[in-house]
Amino acid sequence: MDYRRIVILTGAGVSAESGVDTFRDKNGLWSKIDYRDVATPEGFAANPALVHDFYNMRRRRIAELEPNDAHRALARLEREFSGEVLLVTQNIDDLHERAGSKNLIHMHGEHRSALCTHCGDRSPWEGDMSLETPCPACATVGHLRPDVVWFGEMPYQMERIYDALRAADLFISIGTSGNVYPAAQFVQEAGRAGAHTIELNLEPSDTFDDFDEAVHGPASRVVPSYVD
Ligand code: BJW
Repeated sequence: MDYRRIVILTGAGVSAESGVDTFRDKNGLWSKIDYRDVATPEGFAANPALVHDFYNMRRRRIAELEPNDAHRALARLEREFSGEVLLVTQNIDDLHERAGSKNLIHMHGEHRSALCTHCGDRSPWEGDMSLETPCPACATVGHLRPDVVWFGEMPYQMERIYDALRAADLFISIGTSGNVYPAAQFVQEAGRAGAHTIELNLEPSDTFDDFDEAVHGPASRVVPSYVD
């Protein structure tokens, strides 16, 4: 590859073939449960037990799943590429790191992390969580929540991401519907800065027109064939 600095954005589609639910597909999570109830600060304030149940269920499910060929191809790219590769994922699962990716930002948080709204601590987390769980750092009870970014909240490490997008010469978007901001604007940001932009997705996303190039098909097939 004739590039020096690559930024890759992944979404739920990269983990779909591992068995992780997507959000907006026909049988996606948001067809089964109202996102306002489980993925907003207001939903958590109204019914914390429902929100904890939702994330406990997903945390247990993801623990049983394995990375697929798309995760593995991206880890291989990072290992073997002579330039810089930054992987920015919207996914809260840990399949990229289990496949071997290291230079990775979880912009929407991680299911294996707990956030204390009292002391601000972010701690590694295994197992279930409830309102009765004490914070591992300050030991207060009633303040622990999943360390994930809900609607209306600021995604993590935005400054580092925008710096990398502005310096990138290649931007690859994989398995994301282009529905959720600010991630949906990354293609424009990288394109304005001169990067070549490519979409790898099952079908054309909502931001398809913004890309220079696109390959459509399942991630486990199109990602390895693009990377290798
Ligand atoms: C396959 C496949 C296979 C299937 N192979 N592909 C305008 C500007 C800025 C903000 C806003 C704005 N308008 C509205 C907003 C606010 C809001 C927003 O975007 N709302 C929209 C719905 C309109 N955004 C926010 O509130 C964000 N915060 C924010 O904006 O802060 C202010 C700010 C401004 C400017 C700069 C910086 C900050 C926060 C958004 C938080 C999103 N949270 C969630 C939940 C996280 C925790 C959890 O997982 O439970 O994140 S919602 C959900 O959507 C989750 C995902 O990460 C995210 C994106 O979904 P994704 O990954 O794209 O999945 P799907 O299901 O939508 O798509 C899957 C795709 O894969 C499909 O295309 C399939 O075809 C494909 N696929 N199988 C390849 N095998």
